[in-house]
Amino acid sequence: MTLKIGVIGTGAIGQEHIARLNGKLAGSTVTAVNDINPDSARATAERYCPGARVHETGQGVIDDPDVDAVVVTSWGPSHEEFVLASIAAGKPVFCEKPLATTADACRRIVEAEIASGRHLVQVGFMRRYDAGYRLLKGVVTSGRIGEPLMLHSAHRNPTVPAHYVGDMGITDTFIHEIDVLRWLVDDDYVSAQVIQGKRSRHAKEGLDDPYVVVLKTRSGIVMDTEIFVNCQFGYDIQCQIVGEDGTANLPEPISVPLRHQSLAGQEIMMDWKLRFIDSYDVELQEWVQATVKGEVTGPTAWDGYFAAVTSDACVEAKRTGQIVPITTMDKPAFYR
Ligand code: NAI
Ligand code: NAD
Ligand code: ISE
Repeated sequence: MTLKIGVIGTGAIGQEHIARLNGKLAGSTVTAVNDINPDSARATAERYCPGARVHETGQGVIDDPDVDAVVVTSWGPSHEEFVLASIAAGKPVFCEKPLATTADACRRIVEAEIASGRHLVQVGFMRRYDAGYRLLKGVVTSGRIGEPLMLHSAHRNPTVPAHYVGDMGITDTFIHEIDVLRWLVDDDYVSAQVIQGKRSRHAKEGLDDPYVVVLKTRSGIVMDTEIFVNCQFGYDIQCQIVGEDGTANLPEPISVPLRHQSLAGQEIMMDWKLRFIDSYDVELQEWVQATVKGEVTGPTAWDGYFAAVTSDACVEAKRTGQIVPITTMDKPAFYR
């Protein structure tokens, strides 16, 4: 069976995912699209999925009888509306991170999914599908470095677009670490602290950059992450786990070591689209296969909710300079 997919949001990642789902991956086709900017929707359909219907609204995509499942790649603040509408229509929905921009909104999604009685929602936390992170998790679970005690990571973007404002360093960028670090060590967070760095002259007005977020887990692991979204030199993702008996690092992406013009080194990628290109493919291929079977095998609405509670605590910690506790509702049996 070929899964017929409707995509809402035809910006940067929407176009990437449409190209994947309509040609690169097996078992899926894109039959409908929408964007709040109709010119973007029309141009994307023409280029990546000719023949797909271009709807005037996201709701139109969800209601289209020729759409079996929905992919939401619009801006974060619009996610809640489209995910809730997909659940109401009984259609499986893959939503790019963040599931929604506040914990309350994610909670409404969790409650709606439980009330529907069906597992319908998957969140686009694709790092769980990345070969490097999977190898790192394998080392942790093998016990080779003993119990994880501390973790150091960094999320660096060369620059960010004009619409990247406010606390997006947490809600849009650090949200990847919030999900993947907890998955790596199979633990949950209990507190968050944010320490501002000296401000980069490349940071535009109103944006704090860089800073360090410190999360503490239930078992006591301390995790520090540098968020630096105007680092200029590359899209650089680092992660090191310090265990009782050794350390383990996230592998660097493959690149040819060069010796050239009196320098020895390796290229650093500049673009997130390329850094995690394989993980997006694996993530969406597995989502298509599971959706056809009526299953959700990836990050759930609960993971989206947990990430949003943590992200809210980090925003509060950044605002106040205090250590902020992280408390969630009890995990519903539906997600266990
Ligand atoms: P973008 O700004 O390039 O594209 C967003 C698109 O959504 C725009 O075309 C915009 O017109 C459209 N849009 C916004 N509100 C809408 C609405 N109410 N109805 C219909 N269309 C609407 O943004 P980008 O970078 O593609 O990000 C989109 C989402 O994907 C975000 O949630 C972002 O966090 C996520 N993302 C995830 C990445 C990952 O690595 N998993 C990487 C980049 C983005
Ligand atoms: P983008 O700005 O390039 O694209 C967003 C698109 O959504 C725009 O075309 C915009 O017009 C459209 N849009 C906004 N509101 C809409 C609405 N209400 N209805 C329909 N369309 C609407 O942004 P992006 O970089 O593609 O990011 C989109 C989403 O993907 C964000 O949630 C972002 O966090 C996520 N994202 C995830 C990753 C990842 O690595 N998983 C990477 C980039 C972006
Ligand atoms: C973007 O939305 C992503 O998800 C990228 O992976 C991240 O590095 C970037 O900071 C976000 O804006």
